[in-house]
Amino acid sequence: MGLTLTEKIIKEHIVDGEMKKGTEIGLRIDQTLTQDATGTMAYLQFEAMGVDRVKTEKSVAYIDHNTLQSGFENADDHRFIGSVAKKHGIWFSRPGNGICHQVHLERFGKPGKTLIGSDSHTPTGGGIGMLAMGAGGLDVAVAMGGGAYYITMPKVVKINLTGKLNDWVSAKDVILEVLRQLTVKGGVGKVMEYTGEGVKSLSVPERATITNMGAELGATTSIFPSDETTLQFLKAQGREEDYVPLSADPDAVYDEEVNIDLSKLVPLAACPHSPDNVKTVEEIGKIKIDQVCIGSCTNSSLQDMRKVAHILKGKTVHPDVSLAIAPGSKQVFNQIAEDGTLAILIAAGARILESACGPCIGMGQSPNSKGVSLRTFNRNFLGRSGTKDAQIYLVSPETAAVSALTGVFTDPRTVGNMPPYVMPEKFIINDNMVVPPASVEDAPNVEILRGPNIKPFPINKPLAENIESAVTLKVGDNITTDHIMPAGAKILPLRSNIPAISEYCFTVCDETFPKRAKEAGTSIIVGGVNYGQGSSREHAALAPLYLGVKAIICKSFARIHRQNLINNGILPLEFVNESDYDKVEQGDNLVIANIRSIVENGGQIIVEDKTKGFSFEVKCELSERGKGMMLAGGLLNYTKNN
Ligand code: MIC
Ligand code: SF4
Repeated sequence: MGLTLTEKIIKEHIVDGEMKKGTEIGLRIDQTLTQDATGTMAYLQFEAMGVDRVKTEKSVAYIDHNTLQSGFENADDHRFIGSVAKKHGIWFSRPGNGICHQVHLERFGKPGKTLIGSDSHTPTGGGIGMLAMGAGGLDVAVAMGGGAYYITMPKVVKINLTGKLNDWVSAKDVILEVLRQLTVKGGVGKVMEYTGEGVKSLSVPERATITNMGAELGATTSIFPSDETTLQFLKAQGREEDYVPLSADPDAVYDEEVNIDLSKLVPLAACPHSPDNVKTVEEIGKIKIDQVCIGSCTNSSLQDMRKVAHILKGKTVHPDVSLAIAPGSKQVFNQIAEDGTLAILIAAGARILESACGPCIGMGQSPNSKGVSLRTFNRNFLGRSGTKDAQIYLVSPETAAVSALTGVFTDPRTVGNMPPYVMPEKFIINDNMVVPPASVEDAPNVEILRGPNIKPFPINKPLAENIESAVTLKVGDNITTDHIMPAGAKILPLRSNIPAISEYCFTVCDETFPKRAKEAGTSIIVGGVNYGQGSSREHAALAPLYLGVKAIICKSFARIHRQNLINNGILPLEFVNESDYDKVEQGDNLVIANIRSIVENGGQIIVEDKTKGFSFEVKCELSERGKGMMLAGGLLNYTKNN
């Protein structure tokens, strides 16, 4: 029986467990990446592990999220990460060099390798044929130290692409179509593997747009084969030697299949406030818009910038629209500066931003109140833009650019013929903003620069025998990490300071939560399906831990967040009967007896609702390693004990 591409890469990297679907496997990790908003914690955790030098083939620390520097905090974090990187064998991509995923694709990603990153959009690397996964900071720290990365052996979904995209319909519309069909929980436990003749017509950056936003499906990752197109891209990056051809065996067996005829796709948009709330641009109609933002790790390649420039050339942004554009990397920025693309964007009235995440994570460019903003990004969760009542739509660069001119939601197919995009034979290659690590001899002399905002992170205690606690918060379905631990310009600078950042925990849902949780001392949170979807931010576990949260009881969890809870010793419990969710109310006092023994030895977990006078069953499926972590009070304790 043939293997899928996913299985082939897993087979090459498996160090623990067997390739049996649904069971836990440990993978050797070739490359890691971190960004600054999760990186400070990851490196504090790496330091706590006491490993001198990373054991990976390549580890890169990027600065791209917290670049606003409206106080000393961000700059201090940058210096801290830069110094840790230098000391411990990590390459350091300085602020200004670009968004981690875009730069990694251009300069470091290699087909067939495994990559984990402390950012949920790490699957961008799947565009170049890597098995690239988002993970918690602690998982990345462990991988840097040479430890395996554990996942559930995924199901593999074949996404069979046929036909070719029509003019002005683009890769973004492909992934929006997949999201429309499968929803934000459709990818849980699965890898999306793209195959079929339609693959050939997609460039590497287009493939990366698709694998990037595959994160919104809740998927373990997404991957494209490595073919002639990959080779051309690597050649143009001066990295021909990194090429290996890779594809699934012709007789590979997939768990599911989705067929997409590219020629049938039309421009799509994800409507507020979820990436799977997808409609056609035509269907949405000519809504008046206030803002357009083009960029982010999803759509900021040279190809994207050139298409946008073609649309904007010789025209002016609509008087009621503010247009912001952030090229994804220094390479893209440099290239558009040299070839005249940038001049076109500036002349049209675009506000050019630095190569960073920027508005995607609420770092500036928040829309006006009740503003309608069209963004080429990947997430439109409530409040993420920094304006709570804004309406954020996720669209392709083509739809964004055309609409910026008309001032209303506009189908880009009205623009006329699309010029072909010809990838340069050689991109501008200049890695002068990537600082290499110190040599083994020099490393001991590198001083770690720690600013006053960097506070120690909380470490849990071993699991108690019984948990007795009130439900301090009850939330609904699809709660995102942006609900649990919001980002934005005000809060992101506190990423290295858990006591300070926890003051904002869950404030999107309930402003009083941090205060109430602290008063209660211990807490249980009740949630619906797909709890913790979205980002990989470990802060969505660390802040609750700091506030005394002992367990989350919900209908189901998102993958990375569940792992972050286990890594930090917070119990992830799931209702056995979903109807019990309706019976438990905020304020109820719950008792979970003998939980330590049950985690250790197995058995039914019964939760007693003392307030309502009834009991219900929950489950907590853990691997042996997961049990060890839960009992020890998290991964760090577990690693120390072992
Ligand atoms: C995001 O897109 O939500 C982020 C910001 O990149 C996060 C990481 C973070 O919160 O620091 C992610 O995707 O993991
Ligand atoms: Fe940055 Fe946005 Fe991409 Fe997250 S999704 S890595 S915030 S650009």
